[in-house]
Amino acid sequence: KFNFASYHTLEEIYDWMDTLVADHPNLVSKIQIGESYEKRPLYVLKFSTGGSNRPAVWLDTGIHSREWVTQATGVWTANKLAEDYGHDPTVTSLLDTVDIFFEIVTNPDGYAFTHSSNRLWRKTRSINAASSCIGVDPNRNWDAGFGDTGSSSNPCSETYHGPYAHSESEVKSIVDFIQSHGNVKGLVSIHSYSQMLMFPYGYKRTPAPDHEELNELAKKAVNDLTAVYGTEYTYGSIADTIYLAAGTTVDWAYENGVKYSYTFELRDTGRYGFLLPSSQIIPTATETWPALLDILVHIQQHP
Ligand code: 0X9
Ligand code: ZN
Repeated sequence: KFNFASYHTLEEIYDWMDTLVADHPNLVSKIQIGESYEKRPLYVLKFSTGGSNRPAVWLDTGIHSREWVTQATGVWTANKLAEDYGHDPTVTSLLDTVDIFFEIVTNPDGYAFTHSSNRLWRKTRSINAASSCIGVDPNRNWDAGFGDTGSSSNPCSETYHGPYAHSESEVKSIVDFIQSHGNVKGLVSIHSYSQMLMFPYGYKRTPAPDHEELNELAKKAVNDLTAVYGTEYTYGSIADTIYLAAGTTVDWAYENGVKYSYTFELRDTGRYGFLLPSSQIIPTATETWPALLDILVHIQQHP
């Protein structure tokens, strides 16, 4: 039986996805949106109870491969959605009107590399034409302030933005999916660590047109997260809360019609950092759940 309290390899997570689909065939299906640089499939779990092109929310974990608590939280959360449908009234009502698309291992090449060679690998594994350094930061590669302050043009940097926007297949596959879907109303991109809940913008200091609404919802979500175990979170725009970061997922989504664009930085604040002990997986996922649900329900109520 799958152990939600431990970290798993790519193969174990991919096998688990098939089990989840088999156990909930009327709710969950698996779609492939593309393939990684090293030709691994990019899988997305689709939660849908029918309809045609219902308002949708995109969730991703693990775009930075070393942030292992995020893929683990993704697995726990996808299981929670599946198990609670038909039992918990909030989840049931949500999935009766909204579709959820969940990419749990968003950077599979990087994730495989964190298991095989370098536990702290962050970027993709693409080869750079002009450098022996490998990989692009997939959270600087999006076409939103691409190449500006808070990203690097040096291929050896951990924040290398890549040769051009959407150069990374792992990023372009999501762009193409969201654009062709056409009805994605929310996006939550989950990172670690720092205990923050943020929203656009990251590439500029100007407040987003929806800053007040996004901020109020973040405040509520953080409140409900903290209520579980007392874990403290900060919240606000990316630029105000963490630092200027150009070319991020949430800025691209926001500028491309996805009004409710959020990004979490899960536990902790640096004691263990990316090497968060597996004993903290379930507590992290458990406290994040009510915050995520606040965002999902708000999207449901503002389609
Ligand atoms: O630098 C980043 O990409 C994010 N921090 S991380 O340690 N996960 O790498 C912060 C950038 C904006 N925030 C998020 N998109 N979470
Ligand atoms: Zn990250």
